[in-house]
Amino acid sequence: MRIVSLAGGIGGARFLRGLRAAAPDAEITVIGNTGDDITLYGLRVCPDLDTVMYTLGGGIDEEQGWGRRDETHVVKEELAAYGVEPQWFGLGDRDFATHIVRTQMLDAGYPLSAVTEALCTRWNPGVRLIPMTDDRTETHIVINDERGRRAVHFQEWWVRMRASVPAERIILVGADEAKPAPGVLQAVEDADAVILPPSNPVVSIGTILQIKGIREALEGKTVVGVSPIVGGAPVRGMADACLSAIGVETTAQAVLELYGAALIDGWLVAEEDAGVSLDGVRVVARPLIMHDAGAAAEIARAALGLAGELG
Ligand code: GDP
Ligand code: FO1
Ligand code: CA
Ligand code: CA
Repeated sequence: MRIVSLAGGIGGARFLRGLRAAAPDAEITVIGNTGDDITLYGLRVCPDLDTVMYTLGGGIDEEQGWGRRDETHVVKEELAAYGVEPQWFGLGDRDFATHIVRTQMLDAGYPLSAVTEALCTRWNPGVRLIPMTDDRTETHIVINDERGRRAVHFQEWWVRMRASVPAERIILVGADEAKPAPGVLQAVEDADAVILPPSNPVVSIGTILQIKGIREALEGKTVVGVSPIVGGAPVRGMADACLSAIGVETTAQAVLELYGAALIDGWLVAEEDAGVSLDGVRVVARPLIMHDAGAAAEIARAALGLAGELG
């Protein structure tokens, strides 16, 4: 069986660990979000790709959900001692090595998809991880604070401001010219089922869907989504700040409507959201909290079961 999944960071990665356990014989291709990517100290950092790679490869800091386990921060302290900015983003020493290798390969002319494949030979994530695009795209947030109306990088808004300044607009810079990375559209075409994990519907899944051709390719397939919103709130993080920026309520119903019936065939919601409905979509209620790997596998099994019924 061939499965395609889109993924952001933590929510995507934890679900994928469950999907891999639920379908051990399946060929799973993951299309990763690169809108979060940022260049810091000359190094290219791809937080969502790394979160998927480390989580599935057993190197993640489980508690934090991003970055490396057993991490130290000597380089960060030394940079701070030089007064080098930014100091609001914390790269750990082990993680630095990943960004050094990535940047070296990119500078040598390899596309991000080839670099990601090379990094994954170390981590053996058990899935094929492809960035949504090899072209540089970065999410920016238009805010209006005491310094006036301006766009800041997504990471500055998310990490430094903790999404506390309202977003007026969310823009994927570079989206107009970006093409899907090699293998992305072919994987979708070959897929028996497409699963949307409970990733952020705006800055993770919504970002991937903005790359030309990806949404159209998915619309021809059996697509099952898992709601990241449970009982009117994100399970983790600040997805509500992203949804309000685009005028969408923080409910499982509103996220389903945002994706739309042209894209979604099956929608898994939590039991407290059992009333959700949309014409042309089969909605199923299940426990949706990924307390542990077993719970994530159970959700993945339900998603695959629903895809099987609908396909
Ligand atoms: P990020 O890139 O690290 O923000 O991660 P993702 O975009 O992949 O996922 C973030 C989303 O995951 C948030 O909106 C959360 O609501 C959702 N999420 C996190 N844990 C869970 C969970 O256990 N169950 C569900 N249903 N959603 C979750
Ligand atoms: N999130 C934070 O809240 N603070 C950090 O200092 C931070 C550093 C960081 C370094 C590498 C990496 O892969 C992820 C990192 N994250 C950090 C998480 C990340 O910025 C965001 O949670 C995601 O990009 C949002 O999806
Ligand atoms: Ca992300
Ligand atoms: Ca469909």
